[in-house]
Amino acid sequence: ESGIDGWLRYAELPASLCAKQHQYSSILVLDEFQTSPVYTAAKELQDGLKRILGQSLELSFDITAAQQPSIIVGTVDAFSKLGVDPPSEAFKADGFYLNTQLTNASVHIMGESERGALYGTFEFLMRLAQGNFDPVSIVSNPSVSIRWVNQWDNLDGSIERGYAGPSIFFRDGEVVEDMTRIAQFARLLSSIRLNAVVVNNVNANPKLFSEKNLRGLQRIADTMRPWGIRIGISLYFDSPREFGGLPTADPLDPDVISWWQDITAKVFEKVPDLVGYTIKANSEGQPGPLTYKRTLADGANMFARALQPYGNAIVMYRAFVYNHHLDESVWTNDRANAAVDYFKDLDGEFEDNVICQIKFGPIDFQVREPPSPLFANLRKTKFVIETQVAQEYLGQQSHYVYIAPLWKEILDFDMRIDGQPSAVRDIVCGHTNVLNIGSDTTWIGHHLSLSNLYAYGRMTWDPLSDPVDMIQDWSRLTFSLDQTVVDTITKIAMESWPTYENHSGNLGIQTLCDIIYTHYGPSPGSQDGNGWGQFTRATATSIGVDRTVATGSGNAGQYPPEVAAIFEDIDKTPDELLLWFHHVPYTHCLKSGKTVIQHFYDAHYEGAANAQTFPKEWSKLKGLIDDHRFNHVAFKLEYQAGHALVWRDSVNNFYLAKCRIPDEKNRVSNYQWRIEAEDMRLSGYKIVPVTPAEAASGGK
Ligand code: BDP
Repeated sequence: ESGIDGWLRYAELPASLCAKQHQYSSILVLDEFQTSPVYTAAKELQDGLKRILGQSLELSFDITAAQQPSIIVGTVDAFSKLGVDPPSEAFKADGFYLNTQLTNASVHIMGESERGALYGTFEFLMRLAQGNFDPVSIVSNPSVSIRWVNQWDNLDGSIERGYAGPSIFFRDGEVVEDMTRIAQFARLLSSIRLNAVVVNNVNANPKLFSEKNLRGLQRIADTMRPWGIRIGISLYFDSPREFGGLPTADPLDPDVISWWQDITAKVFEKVPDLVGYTIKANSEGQPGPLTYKRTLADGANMFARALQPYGNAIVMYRAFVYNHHLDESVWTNDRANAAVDYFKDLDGEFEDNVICQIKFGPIDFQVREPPSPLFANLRKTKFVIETQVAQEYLGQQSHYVYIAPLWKEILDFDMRIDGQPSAVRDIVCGHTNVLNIGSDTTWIGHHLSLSNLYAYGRMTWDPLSDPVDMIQDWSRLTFSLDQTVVDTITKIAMESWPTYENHSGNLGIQTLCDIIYTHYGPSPGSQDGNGWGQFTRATATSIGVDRTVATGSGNAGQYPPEVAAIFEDIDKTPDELLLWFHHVPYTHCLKSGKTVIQHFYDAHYEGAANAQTFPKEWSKLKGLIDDHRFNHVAFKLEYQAGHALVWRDSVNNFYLAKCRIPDEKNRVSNYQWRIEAEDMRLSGYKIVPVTPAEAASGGK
């Protein structure tokens, strides 16, 4: 099995289970248009029932001739023509009603919209695929209407932070010809009720506007639309200069404004339901309104006005605006303050169709962050939360880290705005996620990592979804109904985030990876000494970033008072965020009773030790799942176990060298479980010093 169908592989159920299931006579489709998501739903039903239950059913479009029991799929309006009433529970946009409790053994899949009908169909099929035939009569509604993903695909076919082969959208500067993978991708997204994909990198290229590429975008949109997926695009702020030949890209310049209006007209001619524009500006070297001495709101509003004639299209304006040449010698300089510093005073100045896109934490997808304080500072501006399925800082799909528990912590966090309950999940108006699927048949580079995309979709629809339930469902759909399979994957998944945090950076110090280039392997020394602002402020005696109002950068004060009071106070700050908010001696005593440095040592040993258990756990699945995927994952987990040792020793050695406080258990220099290349008989290799030295035992 290649993995290409992800969780939609519809494995045949054992005959004993199938016997309990009804035989249906037909699928009645309440829509004849082949581009309608209702028609897509019917085709999916036909395919799924064949594969799961071995039932071959005809599609029927004639409401008078449908035989019983049938599966009927359509919108609420179409059902009303059959005399079937809507559910008593209220529908929200794109919601669905699935009823398998009818006396004539038929099934009704009713969507509030065409898209809802498709979602209900996937719900029905995924229940069957898990052998779940329990009768249901449920209405399911989304928590939010914005349920997007952002691909960071470049026109040349590379993917920024992509670890699964080249782009499925672009190659050699143009949109690809073959739309097969794009349709398969749309199917996966739609099955988890996502409704839009921004197809190109936020570090955007204006050549996207070439005639040929606009026609290409049209083909992408036409391919994805039957799956209920709309597309959006990321724009390069300076396009009027670089692509349009204008002398400026000043957002208040009339020529610039009309240039964007013209381009927008061209885009909408090809993609009339474009979902909107995503803008990264004045960020990491990108130009933006500030370049022209205008406000960020001036920039966002220019795009918003260009979009206003086109229905409900929106501007996603990213709050990821910060100075990456931060003067580190100033202890109050803090990248974590940037989003609030830049956006708070603009609240209320944005057009209605501007939505602020905020990364979940104040820095950048680290292994542990508090929620962004900007969530509590925009009162009049709508905003979405940006998370990342791409494991950019979490092992890049060479490690498996199941991220749903991390997202859940952020979504459940109560910001206490005005002293009222304000969980992040309740104050966002939508979700978007940096996704890095590529042309690899695993989609994402690691079969297990695709569970993150599945969980993202489900949490977006229902942010109260339980990470354990989700991984169990995903395991059954992706691998097998066998309980050992489900339990083993669940165990590995639920341990994976704490394991990775333990060996990659604890107590809120962030992921101690190489910060300047790859964001991958351990390089604790690279955090400080550059302008990127992911400082640890580690000295010979103390570590952590003082973000208090009293003595530090003031970041704790960007949170509402009740939350600020916790983060400001070293005794109240939870240990897991201690070094995020406070600068303390290595000998500072944690609530656990350990010193900070001993916690570092122990956690890195525990994390690395736990990573050694993953390949052993996985080995139980040999013969219970297909060999191809078994071997692929086994290889990855074995690698992860080895790399966890490198992490353990690098970070521990770095801090031992820095503070000279020995590990109480005296482990740091004995490199348990490592085999040294320099101790082997070498043929064709020579021994060289390694940079950073702590990344190799003995520096070689
Ligand atoms: C950082 C990535 C960089 C992105 C940037 C962003 O390393 O590649 O361009 O975020 O989100 O995490 O714009």
